[in-house]
Amino acid sequence: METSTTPQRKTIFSGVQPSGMLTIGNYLGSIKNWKAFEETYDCLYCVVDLHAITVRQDPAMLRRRTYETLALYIASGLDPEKNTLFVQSHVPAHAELSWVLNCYTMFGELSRMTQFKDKSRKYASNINAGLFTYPVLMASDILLYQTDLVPVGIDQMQHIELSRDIAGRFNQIYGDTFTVPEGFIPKAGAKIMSLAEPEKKMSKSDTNGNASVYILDSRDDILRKFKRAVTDSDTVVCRAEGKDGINNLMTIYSAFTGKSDAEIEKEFEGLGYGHFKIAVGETVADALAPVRSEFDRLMADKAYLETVMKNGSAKAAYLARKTLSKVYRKIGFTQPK
Ligand code: ATP
Ligand code: LTN
Repeated sequence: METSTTPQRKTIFSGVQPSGMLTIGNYLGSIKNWKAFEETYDCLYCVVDLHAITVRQDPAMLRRRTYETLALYIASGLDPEKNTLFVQSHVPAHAELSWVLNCYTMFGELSRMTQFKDKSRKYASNINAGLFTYPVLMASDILLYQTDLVPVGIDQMQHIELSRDIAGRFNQIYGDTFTVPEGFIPKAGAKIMSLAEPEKKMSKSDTNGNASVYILDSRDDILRKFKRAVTDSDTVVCRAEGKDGINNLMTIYSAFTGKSDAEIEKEFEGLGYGHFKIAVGETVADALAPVRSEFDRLMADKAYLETVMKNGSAKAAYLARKTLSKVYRKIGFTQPK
């Protein structure tokens, strides 16, 4: 009889904080790319609510945004049967491993994290210890599942590097315990910039309503925001240094259509910025329309979302427990049978 060995499937882990309405930056930098992995990898996608409280959250809003973020995962095409979709606080092992890994992470390493520095500036009256140790919790998320690949936007690469360092350090002391993960950055869309200040990253917590396009914005809002997008005084649609606004619009257009820069430049040759902005707005609105309608349908069915959460966290908790026991054993914690 012929025997075939199936190579072990690799594991993917990623997450988004339920800290606001998701932007097209979140969509293009992360969740839109996740579906491509579902047939060939074991994928876990988490709504990282523990991370979200490093910034003060209104409880009712946090609760609602947790459902919304999960609904957006599904509305973006992720099949809950093929992917493990869950909420971070439903799996206690994340917080447990995080404490352990805190003891294997250096103060100096955390002090160098640019997200910590940025957020300390932005939330100067609430520079709490959680904001500082945020990357250790993120490393725990990843390492708990023996993750091979972490698809994220470019802003998270420093955190992934730190996760690799923590895993390597732990493995060196105790022998092979964690898979050392790698980041996976999308070709187009790894860093979408603000429409109002194109030298700044588009962020879901930006207070300027014209800066960010949200996945759930109405068609009219999307068109209006793109029409108002800040550009430069040139008129030619082409990618060039100093044309931050146009470069960003080209990136967005390319990420939604798959067209190359050369194709885009050709398509809009002789046409002004106004024409290009309308085309980008319409493309984005068309692409997001099915996501929005699926989102509405899912949000009307809380019971279904709760079933997905429960099934997802049961699967995740089983896997997480295996790694956590291994860690506890290696460290020397007692584990009576
Ligand atoms: P906040 O404004 O609350 O800090 P955020 O918009 O930066 O949030 P996160 O929840 O921190 O979003 O990020 C979720 C995912 O989206 C991460 O993979 C991150 O790299 C990606 N991401 C966030 N903003 C962008 C962006 N402007 N372009 C591309 N990817 C992004
Ligand atoms: N820090 C990430 C969110 C996040 C994450 C993760 C991403 C928390 N844990 C694990 C990938 C893997 C952010 O986007 N700000």
